[in-house]
Amino acid sequence: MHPPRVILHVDMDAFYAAVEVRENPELAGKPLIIGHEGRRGVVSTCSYEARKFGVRSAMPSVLASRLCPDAIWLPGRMELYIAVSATLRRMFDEEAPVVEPLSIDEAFLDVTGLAAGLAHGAAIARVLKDRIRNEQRLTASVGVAPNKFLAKLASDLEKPDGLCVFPKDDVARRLWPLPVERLWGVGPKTAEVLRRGGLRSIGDIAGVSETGLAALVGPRMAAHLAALARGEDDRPVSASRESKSISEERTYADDLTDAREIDRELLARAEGVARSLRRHGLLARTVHLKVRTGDFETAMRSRTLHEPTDLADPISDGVRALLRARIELGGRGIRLLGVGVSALTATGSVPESLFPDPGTERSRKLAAASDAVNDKLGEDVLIRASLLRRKSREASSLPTVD
Ligand code: TTP
Ligand code: MG
Repeated sequence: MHPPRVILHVDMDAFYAAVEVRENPELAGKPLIIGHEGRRGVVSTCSYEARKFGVRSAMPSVLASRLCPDAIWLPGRMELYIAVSATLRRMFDEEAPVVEPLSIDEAFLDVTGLAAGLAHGAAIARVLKDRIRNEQRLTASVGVAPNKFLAKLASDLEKPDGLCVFPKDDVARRLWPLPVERLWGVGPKTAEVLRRGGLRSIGDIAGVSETGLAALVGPRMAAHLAALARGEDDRPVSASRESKSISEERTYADDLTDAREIDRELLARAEGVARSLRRHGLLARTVHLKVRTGDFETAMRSRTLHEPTDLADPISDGVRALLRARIELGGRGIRLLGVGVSALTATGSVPESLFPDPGTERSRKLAAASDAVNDKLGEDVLIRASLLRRKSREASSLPTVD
């Protein structure tokens, strides 16, 4: 079962046009069109002032000129927009644990691990909008909802400069009156098929039996559309491949040779990584091991875990297995050990097991208790007994208790 998620969809307002206005404030408040004015040109986007005249993205420039003869035209500067987009992306990464960029000016943010509910999600959205305004002098519209479909829909409902919270309870009132085209995956063709079947609004789809819907669009599409019309969408927010990783490594003054000591060091690094995951509300699916031997040869190995985790034991088990099976030490000592994780997802976006393993449950409770104490005291006062036993052979930040 999924615990309720908190998803943000951020979409910049009139993005290319807004960047141009920022660069040249004289353009503020005027109808501005980004695109080539010529006979074969099309509109990339336009300011909200130009939209009052009916100008829209992808419209032939000839038509746009006719609708809004007094508009100012600019050809657009892609490199500039890409640079602004990258800056915004870094800001999103700072504010949310999992960020899935969708296009140059929009992204999904999963803040389930940080926010207790949609109201808290809205507070995060407010912080983000303030940062965008203060640091970039641009405005964004943000949708806050329990899934991607509703969040994306919501970001569009109060544009520009909007902040729209869309709880499941609003589905009948705010989703059902909208046309079927607003459903994810419904293009002009499917919309036409649905219309011929008498289904024009999303409410019409919610009201028809799934068998009736399947007769029109086939069983797979019917199941998909019926779920969306109920406001349901299970797609996870998935960060792009090059996205974040968390790691900890340590170099030793004397090479490590003792197997038990190496195990304890791996566990200590795994503890640090796991704590960092929990602090950021993340789960990791891939573990990484980095080993540098006394003769300065460095090896890196990775493996995928059976299920995503934020606990030290599975991470430590994973890297120990990598060390045993995939690293050839050949009698050499270890100068550096690093433990890392990647393939991160937000806590809460992964279904919880129906029958949780009692051992895992115990570890989770223990971890939560130790996190609470550590957060309060601001230092690592609680460490496992197996770490306490290790000889302190390097300047460690972990205090040992005898
Ligand atoms: P959008 O987010 O679709 O549009 P927008 O940001 O300009 O306006 P809105 O306030 O409605 O979100 O697209 C982002 C940018 O992508 C847009 O500024 C220009 C570019 N773009 C095109 O070049 N051609 C197109 O057809 C569309 C839709 C967008
Ligand atoms: Mg936009």
